[in-house]
Amino acid sequence: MSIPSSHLLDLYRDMWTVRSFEFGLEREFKKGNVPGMLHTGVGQEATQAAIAANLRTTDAFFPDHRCHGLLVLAGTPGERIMAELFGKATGVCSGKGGSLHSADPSVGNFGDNAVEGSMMVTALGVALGFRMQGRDDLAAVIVGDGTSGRGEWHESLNLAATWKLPVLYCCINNGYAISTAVGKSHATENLYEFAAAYKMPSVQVDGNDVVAAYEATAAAVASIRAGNGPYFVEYKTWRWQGIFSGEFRPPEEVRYWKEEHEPIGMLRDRILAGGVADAATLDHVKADVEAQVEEWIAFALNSPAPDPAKATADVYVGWEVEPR
Ligand SMILES: Cc1ncc(C[n+]2csc(CCOP(=O)(O)OP(=O)(O)O)c2C)c(N)n1
Ligand SMILES: [Mg+2]
Repeated sequence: MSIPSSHLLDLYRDMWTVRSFEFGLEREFKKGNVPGMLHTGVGQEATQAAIAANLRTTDAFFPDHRCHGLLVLAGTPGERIMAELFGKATGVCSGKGGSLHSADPSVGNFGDNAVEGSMMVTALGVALGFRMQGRDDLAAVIVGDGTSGRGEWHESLNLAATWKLPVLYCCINNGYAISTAVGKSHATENLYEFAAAYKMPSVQVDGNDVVAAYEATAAAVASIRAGNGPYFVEYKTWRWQGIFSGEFRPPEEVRYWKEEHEPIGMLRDRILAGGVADAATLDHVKADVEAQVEEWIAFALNSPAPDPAKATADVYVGWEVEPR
């Protein structure tokens, strides 16, 4: 399943959308304009672009805490996601969702959950519903390596495999959970080996090589849509920003992932070497995306704060709770 070279430029734009979104968000966070905590997806752009490019709006997906850019790639207008993260009334969840709870069912985004792994269980019900409706849609769950020690992780894989549910497990193995290395908290650094024990197709792919990530995801999606049950893809990658600020990883490791194995630069080299586009075109794509992100930030900054009287609106479907 190889990717047409014309799609490489789209992926390049998508990856810059993720990075520019996060860089802009981080800048505004440091100015105090973004409430709550912030974990960015910088460094993981290839996995997000590859996953988004293989989903359709009738699928369901459950993003993780670094997927702000993916929410935009999935089809929600960028200014609505940005405003949500700024806690503004114009946000996609009226400013009540923030980074960890932004959902947009119109594009299949069922939202993240602050309790790592809990959405892996919810996804089972969604996937079962799709199958009962005779649809070939799937439920994609995006989870970090840190979730793989949780009970929900194993319960979810076990039931999905037993019932052959259409679930795409996207495991973002960036090497650490907070600051604990994967190998210190699991019997293996290769988490797809756990999934294999649940008798589902499971592969590991270089998550910084967007072409490899795209092709692995496309193969998984095709298998699931054909009715073969769940599929597990482990993307080996690295996040520039941890959960807290400050660097705890060795300098040579930082240099490798930020310079030698940096996902956008890798795709740029590939596009230039293959003659798909020239440097001026690629520079234009980046500048264009950066300008767009600034417009989204301006929209968010200029948007009103939510009305306190509506704090409890939309919390339950069809039932407005009286504010106390
Ligand atoms: C059940 C649960 N335990 C602990 C936490 C606190 N917590 C937030 S992020 C995180 C680490 C997540 O690591 P990983 O899944 O590898 O994601 P990464 O930040 O590396 O992308 C933890 C432990 C949580 N949110 N939920
Ligand atoms: Mg991790």
